[in-house]
Amino acid sequence: MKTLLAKLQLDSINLGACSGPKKWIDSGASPLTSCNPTTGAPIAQVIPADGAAYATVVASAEAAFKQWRSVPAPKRGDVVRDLGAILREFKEPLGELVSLEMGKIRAEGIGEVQEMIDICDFAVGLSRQLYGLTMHSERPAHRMYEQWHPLGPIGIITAFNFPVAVWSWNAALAAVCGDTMVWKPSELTPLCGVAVQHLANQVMADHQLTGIFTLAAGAGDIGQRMAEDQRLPLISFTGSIPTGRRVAQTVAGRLGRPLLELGGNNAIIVSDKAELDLAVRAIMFGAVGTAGQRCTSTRRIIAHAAIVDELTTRLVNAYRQTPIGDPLQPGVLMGPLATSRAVAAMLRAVERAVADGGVVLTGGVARPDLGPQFVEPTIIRMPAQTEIVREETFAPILYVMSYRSLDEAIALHNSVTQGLSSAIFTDSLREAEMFLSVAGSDCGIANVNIGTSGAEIGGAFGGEKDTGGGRESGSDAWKAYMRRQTNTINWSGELPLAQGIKFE
Ligand code: UN1
Repeated sequence: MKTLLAKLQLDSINLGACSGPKKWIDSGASPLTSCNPTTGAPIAQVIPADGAAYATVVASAEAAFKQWRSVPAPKRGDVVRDLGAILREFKEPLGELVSLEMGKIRAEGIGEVQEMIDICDFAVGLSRQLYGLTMHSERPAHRMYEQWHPLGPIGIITAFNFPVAVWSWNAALAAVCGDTMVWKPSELTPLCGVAVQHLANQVMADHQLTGIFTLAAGAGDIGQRMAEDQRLPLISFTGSIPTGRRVAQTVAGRLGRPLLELGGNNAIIVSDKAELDLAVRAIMFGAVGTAGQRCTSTRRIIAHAAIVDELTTRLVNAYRQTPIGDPLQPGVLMGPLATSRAVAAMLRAVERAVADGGVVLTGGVARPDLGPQFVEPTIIRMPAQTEIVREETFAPILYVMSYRSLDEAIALHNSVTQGLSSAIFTDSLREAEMFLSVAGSDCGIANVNIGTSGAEIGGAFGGEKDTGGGRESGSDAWKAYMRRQTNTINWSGELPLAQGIKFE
């Protein structure tokens, strides 16, 4: 472990506030202890930002913005290219740190760093494609167009479950867009934040830059400061629905821009016309992968009555063979949950489901023999979509329900408050198109014959309803990080008014 930490410039005690290369700030605040979810033992400590450190960090991001916004976007892209290069170099140790501190298996930790690399590549190309439209003016000899300007220093608040990738979706885009940024990583994964800041510092130093990527590790108090901070025009928040609601209200209260990526309660409809082999594999990855701690994790199966028994039998067999254990060990497919609170929340959910008439087909228990935060992946057959099924429990519980008509399946699918990711498994074109139609899935992501999790960075990522409506990552999500300006230029020598108004 020591060697891994050393490769990433991590010590037993680390500073958690940083305003640029060689500008780490010792706030003197009491340290956060990052614990290994596999054993419960401490890994290392991080001294969080306090009010004064936060003020220094934001002031630095604010000052840097004044310079950075005037650097041509393709030149900003050069910096992000180097960020991608250093992430390639440190892919293995950073992926292993993600696995160590967060508890996802090594392959997923490394996959997460791959997402960072991919979004950097995407952003480099984007740096030459921050296109605005031109319009035809209704007035003669007038030109009308729109352009996109950088927004300012922005705030990025990320969750424990994707401790580095979600930062990069925001950071790589924001950087090419000309924004600077302040990052508050989850207090459960501050070491990942510090490690990434070291890499970003190297890139900034190589370009004689400072204050583009900054760090303010801490707990809710730092998040609250960011949400209230008038100097941060955009707050990108990833986390729970209740916290997201509070952040959104605070940011909206000062007429700032919230970009929310909150919880999901993602379902897969499995039709009687589905290829069950594919469905079983996708459900396993979606529900058991990351121990059910992705916001895109599969939590509900809505299976046709004709195949529900066969599907659940196959799933139960696969679940029982899932290797659970140390996520850094080869062959393990499921690691621990993030906290012992999460274990308790999972067991409470199982109890409630059973009280609602649910039958636990496999799992449903903690595995203290493996470590304090281990559980068994769980399948519960539900007679109906009761209240507990409509809640998001951040754990590997899969609720299985059955349907007879596709309309009924879609109605069940959509009658939850969350709207992130969704999928249907079917070989019927009509069923697939119905699911993707306006009367189908109401989620931000809707897939056919692939699962709910593991989205590529090229698409816009986010969801509707209580998921918060934000879009990050690919497609035109970059627009959230810029301000749009409409420009009309009169080169006529006259002053015609729009709408034909005469004012003389
Ligand atoms: C999250 O859980 O916050 O689609 C993000 C996926 C990943 C991202 C998940 N690319 O599962």
